[in-house]
Amino acid sequence: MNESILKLNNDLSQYSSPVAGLFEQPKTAAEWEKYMLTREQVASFQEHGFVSGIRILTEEQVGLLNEELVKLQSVNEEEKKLFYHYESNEAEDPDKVLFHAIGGWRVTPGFHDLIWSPAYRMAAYQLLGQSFRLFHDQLFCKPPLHGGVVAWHQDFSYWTFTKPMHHLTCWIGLDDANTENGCLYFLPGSHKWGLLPITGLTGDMNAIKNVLNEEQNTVFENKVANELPKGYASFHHPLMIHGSYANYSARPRRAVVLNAMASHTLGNTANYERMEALHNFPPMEQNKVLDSRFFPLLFDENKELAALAGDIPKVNAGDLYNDLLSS
Ligand SMILES: O=C(O)CCC(=O)C(=O)O
Repeated sequence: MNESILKLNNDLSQYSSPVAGLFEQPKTAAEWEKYMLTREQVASFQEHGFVSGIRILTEEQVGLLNEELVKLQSVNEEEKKLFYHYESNEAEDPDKVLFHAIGGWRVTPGFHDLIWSPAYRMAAYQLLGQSFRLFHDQLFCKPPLHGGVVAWHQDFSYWTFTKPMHHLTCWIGLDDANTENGCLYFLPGSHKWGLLPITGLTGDMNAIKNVLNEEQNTVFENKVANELPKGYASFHHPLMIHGSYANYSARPRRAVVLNAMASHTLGNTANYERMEALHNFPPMEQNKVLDSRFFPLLFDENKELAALAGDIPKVNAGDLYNDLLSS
């Protein structure tokens, strides 16, 4: 890592390409192909709404991001302004910090460059089926023996200030995650249930059950624990119902989440009812493509595909995004 870059404390969103050389970028078709999801993985995502077990980071890269995470958990007031959301219990011991933040990519070079990691970009392209941008990143840290939950929810319930729905979430573990330390859970197939109202992210894990019908409530018996080693990722659909239980273990459970959107995504803020939640977000005008420097283009089909030979397995985006929203 370049020391002079590490000292940068200005807004890294001004750099619309990697700054730290953390990830070697593929140049040839063969270099891209090693990151490609198989046809079966893509079909499984289309059917179940998630795909898991995809390696994004080496152990060394995880270590570097965890070092940066400690810095992000103790930023000064000036740096805090770069975040779209910042919530911390401010515990002095880094292992005890309960933390949720949006916008870390603007603050440290490793998290900035993570959004260009080739394994992430290739899989996200296949699962969105087209060129895409960063929507935002998120950090979720649950300290040991912490009772907090992330209640069952759909991501797009919180994102209706953008349109159309053509978004994707990638969850990357910065610790080994399992049922003891609060791993994510999915309800397979729930991405086909249409858009549900917001029922809250904290407090009652099961609040969403009040807006589901009897049959849908039975699917909770089939919930899937997304256990993953650190550095590995899962991807889920914007309507997938997911959540995480408390961390009962003596280990932390840290994760970084990358939220992407199709390159043509528009602002839909005119009649948005929760504008106060967006006060620190970048400007997003009604019906205008979100193409400012805060939403960098991460995969440009026209540019990258020249390096990619042959047929790339991709989702059927029409069925998976537009049609499912109206179901
Ligand atoms: O990491 C967690 O516990 C929650 C993550 C989440 O809700 C998400 O990735 O959308």
